[in-house]
Amino acid sequence: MADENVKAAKPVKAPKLADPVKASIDIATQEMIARAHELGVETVYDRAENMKPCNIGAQGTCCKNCAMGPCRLPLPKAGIQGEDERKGLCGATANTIAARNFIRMIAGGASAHSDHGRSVAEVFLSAARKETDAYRIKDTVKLLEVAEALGVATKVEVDGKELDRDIDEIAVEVGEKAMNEWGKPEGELLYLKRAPAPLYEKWKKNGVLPRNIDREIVEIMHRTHIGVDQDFRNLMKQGTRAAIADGWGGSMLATDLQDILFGTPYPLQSEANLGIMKEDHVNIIVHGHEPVLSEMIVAVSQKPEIIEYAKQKGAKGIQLGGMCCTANEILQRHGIPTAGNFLQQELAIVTGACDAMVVDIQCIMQNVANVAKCFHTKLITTHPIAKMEQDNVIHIEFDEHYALEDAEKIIRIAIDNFENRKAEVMIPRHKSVQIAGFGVESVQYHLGGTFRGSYYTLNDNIINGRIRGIAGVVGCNNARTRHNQDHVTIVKELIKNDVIVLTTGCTAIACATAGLLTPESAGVYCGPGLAEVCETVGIPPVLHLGSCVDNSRILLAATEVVKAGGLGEDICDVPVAGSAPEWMSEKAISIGHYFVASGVYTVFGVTLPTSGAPVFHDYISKDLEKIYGGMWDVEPDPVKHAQLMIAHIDKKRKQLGIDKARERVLMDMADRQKLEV
Ligand code: BF8
Repeated sequence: MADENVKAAKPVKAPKLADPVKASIDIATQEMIARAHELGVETVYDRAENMKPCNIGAQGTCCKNCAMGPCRLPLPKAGIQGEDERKGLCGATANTIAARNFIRMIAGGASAHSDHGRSVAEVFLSAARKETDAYRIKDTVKLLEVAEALGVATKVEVDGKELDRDIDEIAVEVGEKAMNEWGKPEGELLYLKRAPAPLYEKWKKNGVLPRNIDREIVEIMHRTHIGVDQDFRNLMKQGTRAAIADGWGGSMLATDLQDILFGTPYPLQSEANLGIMKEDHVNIIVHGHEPVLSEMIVAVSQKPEIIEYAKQKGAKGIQLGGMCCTANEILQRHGIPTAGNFLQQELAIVTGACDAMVVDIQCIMQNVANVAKCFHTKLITTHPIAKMEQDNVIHIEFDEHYALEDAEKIIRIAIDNFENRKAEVMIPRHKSVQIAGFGVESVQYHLGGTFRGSYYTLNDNIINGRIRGIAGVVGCNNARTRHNQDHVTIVKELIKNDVIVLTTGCTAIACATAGLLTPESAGVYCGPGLAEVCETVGIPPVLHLGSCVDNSRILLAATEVVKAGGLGEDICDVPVAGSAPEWMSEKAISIGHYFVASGVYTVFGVTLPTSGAPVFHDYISKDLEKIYGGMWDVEPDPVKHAQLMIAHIDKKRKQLGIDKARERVLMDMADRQKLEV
């Protein structure tokens, strides 16, 4: 007989499933979310339906830096009336807590980029010393440029004559000097002098010149320990030092050394979206960030004997596809197609056609291991600092001294797995053409020309108003907002208003899948001025500059604009704005802050973890402009977000006295249109 005291068990609610159409604007993604539901596979989109973010954490006012807490200081619903008396147990104010959390995010982001840079520098040095056969110095022109920036002599005097120094010797010294930037005991980062002189002076005056990369990150951890720095302005000063050490240090070194080792990108054509996977090929998805591994996978996958091996196993060949920033790295140098961005990683496995997913570091969701369990996919981790606890994950530690052997081992695992595919293969058909591989050098070539060899033509078109300004739109996907919608809406709004867009990271992939990375898109989406420039020089209105460490290319491109003249003396004078529409990672905060500290007005979408501390928020969104010329802003609505950027660009045009030129150009266009009617 049933015990009357035992209450009837509550029925367990089934978890909610994401609505595919509400979850993404991309049809391939929608199809794969629906497919995951059919197969009973849970993805990030479903988890976002069932777990709400912590409101206090989202406001930036939860302090868990000691065991007396976590101390939670939510903003009262009615806002702050009178004095803000909120305090943690130690007395830390909401501003201190939000600033501590914010700069710890900078530390996380700066360390991720910079540690990636360090790994590349180690491989670079070992290639320069000829300790490995797999890597060689590829771009000697860039090597000489970087040597100059690092103060490495490129000439030698022999018998009173100045001669070119041995290139191998230069490479070794560049590698050693680069490695030194992470931990040198005194001085300042050598690359800081690449910034426009007024910007460098501003950093110097404000005491934020980074000493070395590691030290600035360590000092953040010290200052944010309980009972150390308790002034949000002073905390942000250290955040600024570390962010500059990322943008003008770790990230810039990563980009430069990668270009020297693997080649400086030049524009090329490829494709993007899950539809690049092929049912009759061995599909290998390469996911993560460091090209040190993916370059070898690309090289080995093209070897005739490996292709032959795939054919023996019944496949027609090998299809590589990139995911996240690894996608951008192997796209910009080899034209390898892009399978997707951050929120598409689980879905590549849901196709049932992913024979192996090879990952290294950063932005790899642990759930890819759970999704892989539902299919035949081999998930292979390769980096000693990034393993997974699930027992279906294979770890093959990648050693650059045996790079080709390791890459071959991984590819053979994928090929051997081809015959284990089950019936449930379903690859969406959708993919788009993309032109990628832009950089400081190619923008100079396309918009400056070989004769001028500068950014003169770009500047000229900004001054005459055909191009209203420049926007850097970068960053992640975030499951709290519709996949790719904000990226694409903001970028379309900008180019419609004649703002040329430089993009990297997952934004670049979103733009590629939406068809914005082709010269033809200029005629469809751009305002008349930008369309005219793009059509004349044959470039897309949205230029793909690579991965997230390649945001350093945007800093150098902005510096070239300043150098070419006519648009002020410093980056903060140029009609330029930054944006991260769907950001989610700590790296995005570090990037955002080095944009701000370099003089760029930078708008983030979704949310910013500062809303619980209004005084601190005002400091970074208003007061910083007086110090560095750039400042933060947040706007989740994509159209308003773009309009804020355009308003800032117009403000800069007015300050430069070139606002009238644009009115005239637009008047001419309107007049012309009237005549045509
Ligand atoms: O470094 S944009 S989701 S993949 S963090 Fe990650 Fe964000 Fe994508 Fe590359 Ni950048």
